Amino acid sequence: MAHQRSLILCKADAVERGLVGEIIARFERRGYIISGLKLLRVSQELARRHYAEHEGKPFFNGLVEYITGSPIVAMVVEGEDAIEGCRSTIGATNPIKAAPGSIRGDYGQTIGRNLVHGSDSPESGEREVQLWFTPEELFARDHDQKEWLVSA
Ligand code: IDP
Ligand code: MG
Repeated sequence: MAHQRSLILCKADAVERGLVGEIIARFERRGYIISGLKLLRVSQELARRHYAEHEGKPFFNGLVEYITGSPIVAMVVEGEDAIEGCRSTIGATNPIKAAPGSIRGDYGQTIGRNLVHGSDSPESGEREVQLWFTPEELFARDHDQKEWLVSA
């Protein structure tokens, strides 16, 4: 097992539908630590950098519009094997195929409005955490898990 960080986004539809608390609760109840959390309006530049791997695909412009259209919640979720664990809590990309019990499987209907983003590899996790958060915005627990420390 490896300690990993995942960048989780509650996308615009999750915020508009009032599902942010429900989504956060699922990561907390699974035992992960939330070490960064903020509500923000996403710039075109950040959206395009975040989703750079999808540039040129037919859904790319719609995806950027979706994520920049209204405020979203960004958070850093960490723990042992957090990348795979968060992806299973989120469910398959297409909500119709997502397992019941996952976030997308319980609350989603269409791939274009699938509520949540979660990093897909440890490397993406680190890249995305650094893209979305400054070191001062992140917190870590000390070795005894007693005190919160600013990561920077
Ligand atoms: P993921 O979010 O499960 O990692 P990706 O393949 O990385 O899925 O796609 C990023 C996001 O792009 C998806 O979460 C979804 O919002 C959007 N997306 C992916 N495929 C389609 C599509 O075929 N139509 C519309 N939107 C799509
Ligand atoms: Mg992805």
